[in-house]
Amino acid sequence: MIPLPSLTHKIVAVLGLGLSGRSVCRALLASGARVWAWDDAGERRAAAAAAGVPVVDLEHCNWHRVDRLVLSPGIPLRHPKPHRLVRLARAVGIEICGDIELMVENQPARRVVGVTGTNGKSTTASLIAAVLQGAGMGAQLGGNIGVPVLDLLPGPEHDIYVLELSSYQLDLTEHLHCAVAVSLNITPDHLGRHGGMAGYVQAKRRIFRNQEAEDWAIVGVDDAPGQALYRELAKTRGQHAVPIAIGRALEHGVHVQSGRLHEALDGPAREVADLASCPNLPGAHNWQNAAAAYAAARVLGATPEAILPALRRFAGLRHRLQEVGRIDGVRFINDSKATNPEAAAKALACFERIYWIAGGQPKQDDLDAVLPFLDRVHRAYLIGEAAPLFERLLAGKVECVRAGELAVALDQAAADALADPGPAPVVLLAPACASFDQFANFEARGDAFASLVEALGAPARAAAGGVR
Ligand code: UMA
Repeated sequence: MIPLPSLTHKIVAVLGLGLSGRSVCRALLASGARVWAWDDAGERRAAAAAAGVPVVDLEHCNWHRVDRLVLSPGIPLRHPKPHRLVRLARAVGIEICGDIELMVENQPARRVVGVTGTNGKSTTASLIAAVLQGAGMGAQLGGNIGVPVLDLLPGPEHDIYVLELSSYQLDLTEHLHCAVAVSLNITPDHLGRHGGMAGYVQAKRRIFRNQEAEDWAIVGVDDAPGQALYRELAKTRGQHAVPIAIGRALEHGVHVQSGRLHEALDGPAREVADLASCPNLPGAHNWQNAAAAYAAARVLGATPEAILPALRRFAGLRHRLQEVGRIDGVRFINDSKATNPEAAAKALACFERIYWIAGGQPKQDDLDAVLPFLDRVHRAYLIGEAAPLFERLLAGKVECVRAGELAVALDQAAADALADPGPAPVVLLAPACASFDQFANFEARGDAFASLVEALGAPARAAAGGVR
């Protein structure tokens, strides 16, 4: 846990008692701060009080006594409208920040590698941490990936913090200074929370704020916002800027063509690896992740010889193209993290004969990103609130089954895939939607899928004497 001496004896209001809020409370209490904690959900308040966290009704407290409001990233700061307690705090001029800012304030000398992007940031941050560790450089991984930053170890001091940073978290930082800042890709996401695309891009750009001449900006240039960002960073020359591209060659930067990774950082482009040798990094989107991780490790001083074995060894992440079972030649892939159409399209691009489970709480009213890949989809099984919308959008393009529930979708998809005589059929959960209509979060949805697949395979395993 990171100590927070900057707030010793201060009164700190903490709004939101989820993963990050609870971590903030622990760190503040351990550092001698006075915590006034609140959550709109009664059960969260009760659990916090039971754990010894002082719960104070922030609606009716004396805000003039409060030194700081620490906000959880999921709580609206500006859009669609600021949380009412944010408005109260602002009215009396109280500084509002998130847990990342508290870390920066109390670990000013810490080297940080920040990773953002609409898709792929968890994989890339994990890859960078794995590569740095593989190269013998100390690294700890945290942030949006599910390890609150204040839960990281304060020592050793030379450890680099590799942080996955969401647009929500970036919105709550002022003084974050990344020695290496990575922006992978920027496509529409969380627009309601940022008041539109311009606000979303603005939040993402905050990862480059405070960078200095010796720092590095690594920017995916495969989309228009990324290209504009790179052009601007390269022009202002505030820091070194390295572009990342997939499917085309760059004279300067890191690129991947036909799965082959090339570096052109301090000389002409040269091929350094065939990413086909990295079994858990399939597909163009993973090549982008690998290229960004490679670039980040290179600019931090790791050699290609140290980086490449770590890329090959990378085991992949849960809920991201994770194989959760194989029954009679049918692979069951959990890509529950594909919570928008772009992410689902990337999953569809990785397979040829797909029985696709999609749906949930839609984030947008189109499926344009997946359309180029529908010739791979033999049938789609639609669940959740998005089912009627998706059925309309897919009409005439792919046969749809309105399954409603995940369990029904899996049963039908598995039956169809098992009856498919063709090569390598895949049952793919890539919802293109948030999970909140039917599950607590995307992890719960992916876990449910994995358990259902496990149960589906049980009779086959029993018949085979317990051997799969
Ligand atoms: N709450 C209120 N009032 C509100 C809204 C929420 O009191 O108006 C309370 C909820 O009752 C709940 C708490 O706030 O108790 C939840 O806070 P939170 O949504 O910020 O979630 P945490 O559990 O603190 O987890 C956060 C990140 N969640 C979000 O940004 C939504 C986690 O990212 C992150 O792993 C964690 O901090 C540790 O850093 C998850 C995520 O979904 C994976 N991120 C989004 C994404 O990747 O798309 C951005």
